[in-house]
Amino acid sequence: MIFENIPEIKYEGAQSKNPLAFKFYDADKMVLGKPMKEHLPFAMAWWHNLGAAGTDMFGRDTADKSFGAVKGTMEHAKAKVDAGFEFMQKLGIRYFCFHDVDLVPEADDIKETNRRLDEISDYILVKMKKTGIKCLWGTANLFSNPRYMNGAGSSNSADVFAFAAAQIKKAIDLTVKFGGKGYVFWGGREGYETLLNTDMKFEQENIARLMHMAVDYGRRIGFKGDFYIEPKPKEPMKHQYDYDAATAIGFLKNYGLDKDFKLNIEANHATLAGHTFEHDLRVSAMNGMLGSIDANQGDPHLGWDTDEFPFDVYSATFCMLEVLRAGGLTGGFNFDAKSRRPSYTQEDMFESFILGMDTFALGLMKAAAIIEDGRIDGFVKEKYSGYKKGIGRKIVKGQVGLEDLAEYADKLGAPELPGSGKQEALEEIVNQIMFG
Ligand code: XLS
Ligand code: NI
Ligand code: NI
Repeated sequence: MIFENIPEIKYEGAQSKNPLAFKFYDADKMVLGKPMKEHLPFAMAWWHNLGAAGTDMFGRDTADKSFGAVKGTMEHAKAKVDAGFEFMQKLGIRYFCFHDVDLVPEADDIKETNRRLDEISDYILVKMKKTGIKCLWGTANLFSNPRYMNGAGSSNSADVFAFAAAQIKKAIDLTVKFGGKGYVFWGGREGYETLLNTDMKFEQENIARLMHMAVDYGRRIGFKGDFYIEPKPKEPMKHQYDYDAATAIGFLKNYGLDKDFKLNIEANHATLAGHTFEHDLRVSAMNGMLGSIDANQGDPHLGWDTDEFPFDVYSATFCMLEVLRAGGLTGGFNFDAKSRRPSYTQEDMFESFILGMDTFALGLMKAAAIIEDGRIDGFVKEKYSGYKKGIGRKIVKGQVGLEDLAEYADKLGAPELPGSGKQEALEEIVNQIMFG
């Protein structure tokens, strides 16, 4: 055992003072006719939980994530698997997400990296079978290695493009081997610093070419899940092409990829784009492309991806409202989040997930209560009711044109004001449901 001092994490209820217990996440509790655990398919991000050790631009690791082995070896890769599965089991987490290079140390030669990936994936598969833990999604890391300094699909180097394609091929193989539900493209360096050295149109066309190749290959080898774009506006690049949900959807439609792709929306990426989390969820859902969620949160005072564990219950509630209204996710909730640098102990790893899972459990219950209460949905329905009758109905049915409306307006005099937006009253309802 790696986490010897950590018990299995149980639900103890809102009054519990035990830091190693759930206060709100009660896996089998029914919410809107479905157990919580089915509303909330949580996933562990291999890279943060088993990799990130507190390093930042100004200082080295604070946490020990060696798990008893020497880092950079296959023994360490296996120790991470052991740690990961023990961790997920103790928390009742049923999925994981990975990049290729999270699983093994990368060699210079891709043949050797792939051999290592074969070895570790066999090891992981045994654990998956034993525990019933599944893969939510896989991806290839096309941003850390110096070869990707100018991007992967968007690189000016055709050799780098080819190398990226080879990594994607293997990462799709692994995702299929694990029975993963999705395959993610996060365009980590698909963007630019200055137009002085960039052919933006060509770069975007090449990214689309790479994605088409991935879809063709994936479907050929039997991958039935969704491909996802994970939008992010900036960081590491000054300007990234998958800026936000709307931009990514436009790109996918433009290049004929929208049938195979959905979106993986990360809270902290939406807020970096100047949106709320729920905004990007809504944009995805209304286009039928809400696939999966990277559950984390940013800091309003900082301009980068801080990847904090979700704590903001309002945000989680508004997220879950979008998810419930969309009928759930095809993917799940991946904690793409890391404990803060000074939270370096094993307990912190668990307490971080307890916070995230409890925050989303609260969000789910509060969102369900808002829906059951009905006042907010009722208000929105009523707000647009003018389109259910008379001239409004004709507009929606496409029965009138500009001349008809001009004639109608001539007879109207001044239109009545559209009716109060009631923002404050609606916010009061939210608070009443949150705390009443
Ligand atoms: C980084 C991204 C990354 C993706 C997977 O900001 O969130 O972690 O989720 O490549
Ligand atoms: Ni992410
Ligand atoms: Ni991120």
